[in-house]
Amino acid sequence: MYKHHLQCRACGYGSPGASGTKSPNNERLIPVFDLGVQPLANDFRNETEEHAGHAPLKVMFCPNCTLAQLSVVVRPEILYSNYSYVTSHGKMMMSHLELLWADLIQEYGTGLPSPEVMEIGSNDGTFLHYIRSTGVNRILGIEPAANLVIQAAEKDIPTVHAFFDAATAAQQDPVDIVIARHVFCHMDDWHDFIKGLEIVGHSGTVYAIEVPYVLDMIEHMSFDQIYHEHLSYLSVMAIVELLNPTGLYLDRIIRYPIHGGSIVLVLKKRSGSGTPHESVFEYIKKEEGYGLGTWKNFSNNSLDAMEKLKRFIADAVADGRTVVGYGASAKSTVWINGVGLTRNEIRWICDETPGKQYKFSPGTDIPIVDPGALLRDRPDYAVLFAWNFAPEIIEKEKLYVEKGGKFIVPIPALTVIP
Ligand code: JHZ
Ligand code: ZN
Repeated sequence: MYKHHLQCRACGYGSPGASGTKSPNNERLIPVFDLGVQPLANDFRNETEEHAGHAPLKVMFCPNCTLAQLSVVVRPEILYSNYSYVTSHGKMMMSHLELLWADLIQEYGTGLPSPEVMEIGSNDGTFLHYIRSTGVNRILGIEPAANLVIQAAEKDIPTVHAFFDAATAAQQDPVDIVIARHVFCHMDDWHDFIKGLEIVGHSGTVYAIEVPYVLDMIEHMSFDQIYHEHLSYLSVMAIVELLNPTGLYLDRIIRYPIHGGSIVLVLKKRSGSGTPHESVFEYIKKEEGYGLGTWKNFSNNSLDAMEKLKRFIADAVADGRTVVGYGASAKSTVWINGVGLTRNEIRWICDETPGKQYKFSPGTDIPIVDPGALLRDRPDYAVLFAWNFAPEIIEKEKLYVEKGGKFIVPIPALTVIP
């Protein structure tokens, strides 16, 4: 199900492992955060289906390039062949996609002919569908999940059913804009991925790689983004180190609030004419002082945050109150298994995604139900496990709040709304 990961995927630091010769100074990645053994965050199953299993969830830090990375790699076919996360069609996500597209068109050069666009990890085709609605007709998705490829086909979005790597890239024609949202940190072999990017581009191609930014994750106390899909927690120093020996360079960094703080790494070919934008240097400066100490504090604070939620729920249940979850996000799995919550504490979690409903939260007996349950059952508290969409969800569920329901936002500090 998984293999050990011993060498930094950005800079190569670390011992080659049990089967190889020892590196001269016995260099090893340093463990900085341990969440024990956990189920896979998106492994939603009903009672007739088998779960994939559990794997260690431990973060290792590279003292050479500052890349934080998991100690194991779960086989990608297990994680992504059938994928339950579907891109939100809500207001916050759609306005993010619109803004991102406007910025990319600007980067590509307004006035140039309509670009040819490839999206890696195109999910159900939501973004490409939007891009096509702006008049851009040459679009192509690359997506490994069979269920999502079918959903994209229903929207008439041309999609190659494959993982993106150099071999897949070699079968495509070069494109002008390549987008990869929240897939780069899910990849184990970055060298092969970068080779693939080089293959699908020409000297003027703009690459947009959207990732969660490690310092935003730490600042927002969002340890719930640590799960088996997220193999790396990216710093700008690590990406610069990775790109050094390649034909691509980091041209610009654009920050967006989506998913609790994400950055888009705009990459370009060295064979083009550009030089890095000042944002790259600003980020590198921001990372001075980022290191083992940062992770030690983050790890301690995260354990505190889990303890706080545990105590809040235990007290509420002891007082005869009912508690549920809102949003069966991958993040919810981290909370539930990290804290050790069961159906005794969280009665159900509601989620709008049909593919998650009437299944169990991974690793537990907590059922996933439709959001209508909030008004049907009127629980006292709903823990907002999709805290990144808080304004949208609280607005959508204002009737629940008017009738006395309360949302619990677990991070950056536990807050009860209203
Ligand atoms: P959401 C996913 O993480 C998985 P998750 C992935 N690994 C990744 O990297 C990040 O995204 C970026 C539901 N919902 O988007 C939908 C409602 O029910 O925070 C989702 O199941 N009603 C690719 O899973 C969940 O909440 C609503 O109104 O942590 C949110 O999950 C809205 C807005 C969402 O990502
Ligand atoms: Zn490294």
